[in-house]
Amino acid sequence: MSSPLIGIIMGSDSDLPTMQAAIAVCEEFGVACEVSIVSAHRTPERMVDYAQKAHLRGLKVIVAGAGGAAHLPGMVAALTPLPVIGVPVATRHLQGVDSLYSIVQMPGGIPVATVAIGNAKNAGLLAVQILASHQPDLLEKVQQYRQSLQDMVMEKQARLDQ
Ligand code: RP5
Repeated sequence: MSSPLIGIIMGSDSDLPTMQAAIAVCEEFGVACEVSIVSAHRTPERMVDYAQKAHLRGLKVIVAGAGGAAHLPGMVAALTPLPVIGVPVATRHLQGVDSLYSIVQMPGGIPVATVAIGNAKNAGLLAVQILASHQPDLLEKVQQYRQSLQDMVMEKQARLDQ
């Protein structure tokens, strides 16, 4: 496998079931990714090191998932020049609204592209599309994927029409 272009990080291994969808997208599009547990609160120095070195190691996009007091995506975005896509992970008590608010309300200057609660699939797709903007082969795969979505809808319509 070639060196990873997408870094998928999460605050805890308990986020992995949610983040698995982003990993699956990378695999589906044949984009090399690396997966790491990096906690803003439990391993703050590891987080700083990861974020500061990510672009030097060849990563192009970071997908960061966290739940609750979800500071990981925003803190990583503050420390890297790479685009960061945040995934609010659903929580037991507040169902992920806490995660969403923690990730989406970034101050001007330090953006985190935030997807819907639990929607790591879209985070993976967005990361792939960022790479595809300057990789024609990957762009073609994205277009094929979009066509497959249209085909799926039209098949459902055809079944309804029978
Ligand atoms: C956050 O706290 C993690 O992103 C996770 O969503 C949440 C709970 O972590 P665990 O207590 O399950 O390890 O930092």
